[in-house]
Amino acid sequence: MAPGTYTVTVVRPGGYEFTAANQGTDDAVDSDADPTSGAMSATELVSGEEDLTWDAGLYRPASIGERRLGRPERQRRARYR
Ligand SMILES: [Ca+2]
Ligand SMILES: [Ca+2]
Repeated sequence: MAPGTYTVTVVRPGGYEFTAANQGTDDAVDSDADPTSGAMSATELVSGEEDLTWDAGLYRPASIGERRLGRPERQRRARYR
């Protein structure tokens, strides 16, 4: 890469959400992507520089369907009546 100012933007895969950015004090392991846009702040790279502190954290939200919980409950009630 040529020296200059760069911005990384991560495109979120379907079904995934970004984690909160800049949590904790260690830039080497925190996420740097804006949770909404996936964009990271601009950084300047000089000749020969290697900066591995830019990361994006993603997670897949879990969900529990109301229907799945409700059905066994109804079946149980019906059996005991
Ligand atoms: Ca950071
Ligand atoms: Ca980081």
